[in-house]
Amino acid sequence: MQFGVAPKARLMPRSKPRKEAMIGSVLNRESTADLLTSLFREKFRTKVHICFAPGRVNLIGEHTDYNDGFVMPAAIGFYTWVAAGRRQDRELRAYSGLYDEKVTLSLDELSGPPRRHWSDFFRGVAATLQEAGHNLAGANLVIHGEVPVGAGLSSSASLEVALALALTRLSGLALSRLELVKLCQRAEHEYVGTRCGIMDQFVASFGAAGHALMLDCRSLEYQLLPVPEDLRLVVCNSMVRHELASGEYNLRRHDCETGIKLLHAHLPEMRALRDIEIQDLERYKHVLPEQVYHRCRHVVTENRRVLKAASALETKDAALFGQLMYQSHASLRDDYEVSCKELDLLVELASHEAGVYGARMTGGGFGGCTVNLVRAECAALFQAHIAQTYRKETGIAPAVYICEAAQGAEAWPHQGSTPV
Ligand code: GAF
Repeated sequence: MQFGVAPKARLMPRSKPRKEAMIGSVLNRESTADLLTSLFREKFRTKVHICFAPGRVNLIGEHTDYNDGFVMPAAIGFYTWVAAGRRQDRELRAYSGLYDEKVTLSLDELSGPPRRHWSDFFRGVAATLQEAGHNLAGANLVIHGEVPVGAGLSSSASLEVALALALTRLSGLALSRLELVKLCQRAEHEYVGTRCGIMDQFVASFGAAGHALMLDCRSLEYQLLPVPEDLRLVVCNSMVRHELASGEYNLRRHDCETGIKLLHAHLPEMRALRDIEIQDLERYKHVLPEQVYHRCRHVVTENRRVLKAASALETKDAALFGQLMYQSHASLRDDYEVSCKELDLLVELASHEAGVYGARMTGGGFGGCTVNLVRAECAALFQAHIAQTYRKETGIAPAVYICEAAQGAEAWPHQGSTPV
């Protein structure tokens, strides 16, 4: 992966500028793991386990996961790292480099509603694991995040999955990856307050280098589809963060649930929006409030686009894939209303650039990033040019990352190799 702009996450408090500067600029996982190990030992002096999980970009299939539909994300080479060491008591002590803050929690007092603090993630993951009957050991944790926060690249799921992996390994628990993914999703629902689907946690865990992951969110069967080597996934960060995003997200989900309830009276076989065709929706349009109809139309048409996009990827038809991306963006903008003017502008600007097959907003929306399918040899020029034109139009300097699909969560192989 090449970084257009180095991620801003800091690992160390301000009093240790040298190592802090080094870790902010490392470009390979080996060095990050070594630095994290030595920093962990400075703080805690115990044997360390290191786990990491990636962020993601969604190529197509937005807001379909919680409608039992299809999605096609890819993991990207920005990771959240968790260094963990076992404690003899029942405490969890975590230090976040990003927030330069330490939090201590008791494993026996994890319950409670979202507190709107980063510690909700590790409180939630630990609580959910324990509620599912997995007894955790006390732990010291150092968290280092490379995934840009609030950019729609799923920093939350990468943190949850990395934490869950670290806490379970440390406690000697053997959970299946799928169980771990589902528990992380539940942690986000109950302890963070976003009723997310399963896409982000799933790809953070099951993503594979060089591949997009086509997931059926009902059966949870997935297929790894190679991304042709002559293509790049270029991610443009609009640098716009929408503070109300999780409230709006839950509202969209609620609209879909209203649609299902009303349509179900006429289509009793239907369990989710995944089960109907556009003709069914048009036929019963009159039973739906206008806004609910538009939300449903997005989901129904988006599911069809994902299926077509999977075939297009298999036949290496980048032009068709790109057209489906533009259509997806228009539907998210007009029917689902989760785009914003900066994302629309980035898509519009991309459509005039050489070597671009398609562009769309990616992730939950209301700000964040676009994903662009670009011919490899045009990617660097695209990166420079779109940054320039977006800045000229908005006064905002975007971050533009040229990505390749990356590996999902892993435990660092050399963990504990030199125990203290
Ligand atoms: C967020 C959610 F976490 C995902 O589950 C998904 O719904 C996505 O928004 C929209 O496609 O990333």
